[in-house]
Amino acid sequence: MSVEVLDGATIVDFVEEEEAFNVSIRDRFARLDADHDGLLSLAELLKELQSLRVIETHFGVDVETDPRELARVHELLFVQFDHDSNGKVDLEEFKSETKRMMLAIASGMGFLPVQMVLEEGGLLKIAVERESTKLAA
Ligand SMILES: [Ca+2]
Ligand SMILES: [Ca+2]
Repeated sequence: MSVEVLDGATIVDFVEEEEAFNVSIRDRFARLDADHDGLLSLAELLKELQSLRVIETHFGVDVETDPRELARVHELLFVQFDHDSNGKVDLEEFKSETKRMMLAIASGMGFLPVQMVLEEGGLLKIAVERESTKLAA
């Protein structure tokens, strides 16, 4: 975990660089897919959802205090990812929903930089790292 400052534009840049974004998504998916069956179960996706926890609190819903409420939120999010409702999330579903979610986060943040606690290896963290490499170049 680290505290980073990011803004909406950083996330949009990251998502719109199709090739780099796809590589990051594939990489993230492979790491979440603990049993390597090419699909994410709720338990496997949970790691990603937990890394996005800041977003839930960002929108004013403090779900951290009640584990049952948190579990319900995770189930609802999983259903959102699982477009064909087969109980598993494949790479395409993961990619399109992550993209949608990140763009929603970006528009929620606007242009004011926001301080967030980011998980190492998480997609938001990768977005910040890419942005700072670009600035350094
Ligand atoms: Ca799996
Ligand atoms: Ca599915």
